[in-house]
Amino acid sequence: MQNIVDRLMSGDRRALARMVTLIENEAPAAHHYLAELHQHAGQAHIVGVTGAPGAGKSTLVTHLVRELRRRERRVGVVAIDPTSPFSGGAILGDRIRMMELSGDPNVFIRSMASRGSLGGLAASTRDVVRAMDAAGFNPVIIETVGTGQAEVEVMRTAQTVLVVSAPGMGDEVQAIKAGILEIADIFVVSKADKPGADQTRAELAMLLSLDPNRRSHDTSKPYWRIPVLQTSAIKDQGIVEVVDAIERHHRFLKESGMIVSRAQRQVSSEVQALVLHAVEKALKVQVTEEEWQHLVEDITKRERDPYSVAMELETRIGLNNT
Ligand SMILES: Nc1nc2c(ncn2[C@@H]2O[C@H](COP(=O)(O)OP(=O)(O)O)[C@@H](O)[C@H]2O)c(=O)[nH]1
Ligand SMILES: [Mg+2]
Repeated sequence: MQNIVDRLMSGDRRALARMVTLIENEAPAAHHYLAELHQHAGQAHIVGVTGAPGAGKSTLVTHLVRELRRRERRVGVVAIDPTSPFSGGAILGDRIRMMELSGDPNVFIRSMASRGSLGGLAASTRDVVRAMDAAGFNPVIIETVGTGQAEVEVMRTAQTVLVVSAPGMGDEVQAIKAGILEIADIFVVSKADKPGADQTRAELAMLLSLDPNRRSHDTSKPYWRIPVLQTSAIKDQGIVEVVDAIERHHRFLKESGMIVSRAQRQVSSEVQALVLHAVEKALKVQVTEEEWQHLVEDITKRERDPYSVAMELETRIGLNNT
């Protein structure tokens, strides 16, 4: 029998599904397999879709997938949603289309519950994307719900980030607070069939024009002008333009060399996170909850100091061994 890595790479969907489960369960074997998959990944364009709950992200993703299928792409989707398995509130027509999509062998959709730590979610998303990428899906779309710090963290995995706002929801303000605007490459105003869509678009365009970094850019360098696009799922409008913009941004990243610098930043923070995670785990193994509590009390009572305690623990987990 072939191993899971070979089966996954030869297009076996069950092997890919199994890998995703291993990643989600943080099975120790997952990293072993992912290490092998790493050299085969790196082909996929990773596209993030974020925005407030109800903004129309899942609906948009469904339409994007259909358009990408028309362009004969094999598409992976990772949906991170605590409440619904991908299309909770979607209109009936969309749910039917969604089912259509999941029967397509060239579409792989997986939803993940957003549990675990902030960093943990970003790490497992990155791993799932890596597995889909190695399995030949390109692009891989990540959908996150909400506009908090966890979403920003997850979106750093993406190369192209779409921020979706619906008219009249005041999403822009929330997005600014969470720092989502800073990571946006393309804005999408969804539900353009509703009143207020033009105003929302104007507001976003205005926010962009106020950003000093965007006004005084160095004209000799390649520059990405963030588009503000409108879509209507009901009228099936604007989808082609969004897919065009996604592909144009990918070309921009490649031609400007930014795809490499972004990848390096990603890898750098990934390795750091892995090492920190290992240290945390080692500490939990070495020090019981009870001992930890005692140490904390001793330090608080000034019977011991934080530096020597830290030093002692570092030695116990194998640091300081020079
Ligand atoms: N009128 C209109 N409603 C939409 C459109 N896109 C999504 N919706 C509705 O908005 C609600 C939330 O959509 P959903 O895709 O689940 O949003 P998400 O929470 O951001 O994933 C659902 O009831 C959709 O049917 C659109 O283009 N026009
Ligand atoms: Mg959704």
